[in-house]
Amino acid sequence: MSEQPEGAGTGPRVGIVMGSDSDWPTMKAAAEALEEFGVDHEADVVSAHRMPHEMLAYGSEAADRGLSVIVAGAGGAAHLPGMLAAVTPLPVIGVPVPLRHLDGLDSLLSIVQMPAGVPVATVAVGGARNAGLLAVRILAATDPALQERMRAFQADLKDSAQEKGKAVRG
Ligand code: RP5
Repeated sequence: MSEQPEGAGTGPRVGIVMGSDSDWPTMKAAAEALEEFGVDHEADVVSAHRMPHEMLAYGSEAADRGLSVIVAGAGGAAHLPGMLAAVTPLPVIGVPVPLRHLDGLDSLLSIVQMPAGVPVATVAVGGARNAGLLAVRILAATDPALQERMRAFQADLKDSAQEKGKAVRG
């Protein structure tokens, strides 16, 4: 039997973190997506610049605490997702949070341009819902019940798109 991290299967499976509480209005869409699929998760502020030691501890301990995926959002000089990816073996999904200046392009470029060997799966600017859905898909790869729910979700998406098509066709 393969060795499980302590606490695996009992606590949150996804960690949602962000650089500031001002990111939460964007990031809560990731939490809502996980809730729709019944995936246990946690959310916290873990700033790469204002609390670097705590941020590194979060990333270093995440796998041993039983998390399977980290969703990390930040804006501006958005170093949080990349720094977490540097210290955890878990998949990290980066969410570029748009700020008042530069429309989030700065956040996007800060997150997406990772050096070879340290991947961050970057979603669109403000794309926290897709980050949550991607976390579900990652978990679903080894969770048949969750995969079934994802298939049902995709079928609903198709039905709704077709319904909208009918309205366009008249
Ligand atoms: C980043 O700085 C945070 O992720 C946030 O998007 C941005 C601004 O933070 P606040 O000044 O609003 O706390 O690190």
